[in-house]
Amino acid sequence: MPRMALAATLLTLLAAGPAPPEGSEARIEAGKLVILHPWSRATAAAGAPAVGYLSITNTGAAPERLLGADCAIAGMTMLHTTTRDGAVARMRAVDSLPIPPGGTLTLAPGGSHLMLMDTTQALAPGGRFACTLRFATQGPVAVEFAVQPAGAGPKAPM
Ligand SMILES: [Cu+2]
Repeated sequence: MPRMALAATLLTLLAAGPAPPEGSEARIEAGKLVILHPWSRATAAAGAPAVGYLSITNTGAAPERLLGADCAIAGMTMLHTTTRDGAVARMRAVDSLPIPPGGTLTLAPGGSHLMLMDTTQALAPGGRFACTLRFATQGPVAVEFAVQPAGAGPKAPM
């Protein structure tokens, strides 16, 4: 593919955002928030870190913030962002992520994500697990993550 065409394709993909895998079509509405497609990836064993991905759109006129999540299957759930240092991707814990009025926060492989530590069970494809998202204004919102195969979604480790 010519270099220009490849660049245009990449820009199109970035603009559209990564598509969630099949089988994670949930839609949750809570106040002014619309939460789509909570999904995760299978893990090999209890104790292995697990991920949580979803998108959150703020349809309101006031800013919102995602403060984190509590998941029964994890000893601790963190908010991570991924930054690139050349070819090296580094994860960093953050206290919260903003969702501006009319904006969408997307947690996806290669970007921001929920990181579940000290998991109590292996996650099998086709399974589900519950978490409570915590928002600065909306408060707690219960969601259920659909577990996809380990390599599902965009090609990024986490
Ligand atoms: Cu992480």
